Amino acid sequence: MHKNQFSHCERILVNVRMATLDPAVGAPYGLLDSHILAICQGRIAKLLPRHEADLSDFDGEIIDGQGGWLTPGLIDSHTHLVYGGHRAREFEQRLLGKSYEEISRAGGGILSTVRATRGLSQEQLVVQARPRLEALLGEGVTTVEIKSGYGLTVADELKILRAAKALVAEYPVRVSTTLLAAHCVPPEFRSEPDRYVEVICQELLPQVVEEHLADAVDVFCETIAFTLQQSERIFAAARQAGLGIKVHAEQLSLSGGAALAAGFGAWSADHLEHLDEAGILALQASGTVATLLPGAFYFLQEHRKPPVGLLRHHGVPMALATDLNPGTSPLASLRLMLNMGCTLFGLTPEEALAGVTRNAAKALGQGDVLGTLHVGKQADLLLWDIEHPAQLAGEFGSLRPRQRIVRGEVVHASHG
Ligand code: DI6
Ligand code: FE
Repeated sequence: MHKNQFSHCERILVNVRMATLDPAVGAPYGLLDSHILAICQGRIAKLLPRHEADLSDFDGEIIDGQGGWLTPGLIDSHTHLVYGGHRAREFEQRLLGKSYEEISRAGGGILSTVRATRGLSQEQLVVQARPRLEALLGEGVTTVEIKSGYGLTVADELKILRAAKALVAEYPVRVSTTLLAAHCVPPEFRSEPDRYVEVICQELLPQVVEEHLADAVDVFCETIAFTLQQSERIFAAARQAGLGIKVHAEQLSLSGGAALAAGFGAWSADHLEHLDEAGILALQASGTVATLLPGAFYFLQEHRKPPVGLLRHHGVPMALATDLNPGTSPLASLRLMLNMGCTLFGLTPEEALAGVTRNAAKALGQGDVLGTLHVGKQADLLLWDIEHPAQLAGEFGSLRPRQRIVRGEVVHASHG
């Protein structure tokens, strides 16, 4: 043992069982027992067997986990949580027999949220989004992705991304922002959607890049939204701009959007209920994450499930996310998605947990720095009073992390 082996460390966690989610550990959940975790400058600096750690002259903080479980912070890698208004009246209409498509054609759907969102200022959007973000944080979310997509003009899409950044700056959480201007063809361009695609690529994207407002670009590639050709133009512009690529694909039909995005090296392809084996092989070849969104499947009472067995068979990493949005998943709970990922889609609790940690990090292009307990990664950690990590997917409503650590700092309850 070396003296001062923790001389630059701020804090050390002891007496915890770790679900590292690191496959290299070679145990279910990446289980490490009888280890300590040291944090230096906000990163995981050491993971050592307890008996190799000499804490006698360590003068930082020692956190006694009292036998609880330590996991990586949870990552919600797909949300649309900045929007105006609500769509509960459409929920009523759907329960009376109207379909999502019928409601959309009658001027409801995404466009009704676009009207509400355009009518709010950046500050008003922050106020409306705050409780949604706080709900996620209280459950242990330490990184959240937020998409634009309810503005559909240059000014309104920029407003949403700025609101997302301003909101998140109030809390101890990391954010990844995504430009989803290609969510729906705006009414102003109904007869010339290609012109709107041009506006996205030539006017909006350069401003987003200039202001560092987005990490990635997403497209809703679907018969009711954007075609493969239009999606391709947007992906090419995104790649040119050095941004990550994500796609909403194969949700309502098989369009080939997932394979197209995979060809551009996409970080993730999301929804995927109608994905076929060719699409799965394309995701496998590019290392693209398949992000499953059980909240939207549940809320729309869909029947067709994503091909989880085949994704598993071909080794495609699967993430789970809330898709938090007013129309198809007004469900601000990532823990609920862990449960639904298992009950509705057939994931194991271990796959579900990997889907909101290790694979969610990859879905944000951050697999090297987030998502597992691994030396060198960022110290975003949760301490849980549980006896087994399967409880995180198997139980709902009564469990909250006892302690949250973000960027190596302990989060106090009053800070979200
Ligand atoms: N797929 C969805 O499920 C949501 N967006 C998308 O591309 C729907 C969003 C909404 O209805 O407001
Ligand atoms: Fe979505």
